Amino acid sequence: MRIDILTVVPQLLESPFSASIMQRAQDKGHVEIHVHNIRDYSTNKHKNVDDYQYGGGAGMVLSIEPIAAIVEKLKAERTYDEFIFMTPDGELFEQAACNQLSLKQNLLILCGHYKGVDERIRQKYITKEISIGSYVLSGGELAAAVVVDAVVRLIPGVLNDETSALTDSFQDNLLSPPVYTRPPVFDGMAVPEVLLSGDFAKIEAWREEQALERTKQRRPDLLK
Ligand code: 6GU
Repeated sequence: MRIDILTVVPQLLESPFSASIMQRAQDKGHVEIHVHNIRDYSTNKHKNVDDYQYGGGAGMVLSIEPIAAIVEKLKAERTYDEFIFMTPDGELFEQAACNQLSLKQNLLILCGHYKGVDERIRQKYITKEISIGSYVLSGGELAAAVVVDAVVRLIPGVLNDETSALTDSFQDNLLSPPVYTRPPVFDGMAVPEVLLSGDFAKIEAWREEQALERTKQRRPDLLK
């Protein structure tokens, strides 16, 4: 997979992909992530990327031209399966969309900033608009990092244990059961005995029951 991300704050997208599973996925050749600074495509002598909004009102709007310039360049180089705009008024990001995106070859992601982006960019280019939750972030960058992380870990071969993405919370609409490691007793709290029993059928049944219980308690909406 190849992912191109367009932003006016590329620094925000450095560390999320430079460690752990995301770095390993790139090292192993499962994904290429390219972050582009929209400002590099400004033809204006002050390198401006935003402007006042028509009609007045507080907040700047990302201009069409620099974004169109980089989009046209990238689209001439390859075909993108989706061009995603990160915005609080997008579709709420859930595991199902995440699974679908993990099957794509080329993704292009535009991070919103300031008051947003000129509506005509959305009309002309964008194929999918994503929000990661009902709250407002300063920009789309952290949300883009969330989406990329959630998608890339699903690419076959990225996780060591091939089954572990399938047993994630949400893949079966259930939250994960509790997990334990050593020591067997901490501050008087013992690890559930079944986990020490060596009886894998019993352990699996216990995990399913715990997952169901946790989901009923915390996210009953998932069970509907
Ligand atoms: Cl994608 N962008 C911004 N700026 N805020 C958000 C968001 C995205 N998703 C939730 N809040």
